[in-house]
Amino acid sequence: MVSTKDIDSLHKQEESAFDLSAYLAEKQAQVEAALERAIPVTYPEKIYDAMRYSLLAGGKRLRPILCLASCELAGGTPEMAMPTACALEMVHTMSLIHDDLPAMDNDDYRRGKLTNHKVYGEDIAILAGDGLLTYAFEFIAANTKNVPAERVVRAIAQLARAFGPAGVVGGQVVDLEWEGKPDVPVETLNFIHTHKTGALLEACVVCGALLAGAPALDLQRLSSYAKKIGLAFQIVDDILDITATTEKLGKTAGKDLQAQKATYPSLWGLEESRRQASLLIDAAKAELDPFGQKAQPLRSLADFITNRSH
Ligand code: GRG
Repeated sequence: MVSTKDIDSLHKQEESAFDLSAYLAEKQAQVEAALERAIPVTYPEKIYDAMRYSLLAGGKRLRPILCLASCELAGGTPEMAMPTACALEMVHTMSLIHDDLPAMDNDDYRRGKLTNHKVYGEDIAILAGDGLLTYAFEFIAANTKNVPAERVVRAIAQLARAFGPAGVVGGQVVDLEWEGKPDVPVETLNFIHTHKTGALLEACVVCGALLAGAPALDLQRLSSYAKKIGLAFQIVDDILDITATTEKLGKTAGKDLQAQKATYPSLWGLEESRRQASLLIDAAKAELDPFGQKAQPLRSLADFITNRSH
């Protein structure tokens, strides 16, 4: 009989054999090329330029890569998921543009460059966000090939729900409500981040598997994996806001403290926050056990979330 210890040691061997840097470099290059092609510039050029400015400004491309990895895990091809992967990056970029606006977080730098409104003005930045948001859904519907229409509709619905009032928008509203009040209860902080950050990461993983035709039980396991990495991602984000430099982050460091924002380190301290993130990553990876070796990219991506420097 195979024991849990045997499985753990097998996973350790698989993890050390998997080259995450090479995997990330390959997927990032594929995503960059697809994004570059996704939005051609036409009249009125100003809006397409503004959309492309933020979309092509770099970034880790974690969301599209999670979508591609999950599709592959479920037996799909990169082509089946690439339009959705690009759309996920478009809506993520949209949320960054709007988050940086003076009415929200009011930031001057993002991805190491001036924020969209600093370059194009607030009016165009709002419209560039709106353009990316709507174009993302058009892009999935018009470009997804060799996937049954019913799966495409389910992926679109999943993404729309994750990004709307039941997800990212809802999380952002509660975040704004608690601005300047550092005594946020941990339940509220969890609500904010499972919605504002976690919901989109969950949609990435679920949409990828959905497009490949994964059965309901696999979708449930992947959703549970994604919820855990989503929260860990935010805890690490809060830690980096304190420990990393503006240059490394590509956005203004120390903003949470400056805005008197409640964060996981402000509630638990840095060490306990690191421990909680690591526990969540272990629990996320445990959800992948039934998938065996083919889940290695998702396992390594979970580790990447805690080990990242920006
Ligand atoms: C959703 C319709 C709609 C509007 C937007 C502004 C807003 C409402 C929501 C804010 C969402 C937000 C910015 C959440 C923070 C998520 C987060 C931690 C982003 C940083 O992600 P990284 O580190 O960034 O993956 P890169 O640049 O690498 O992609």
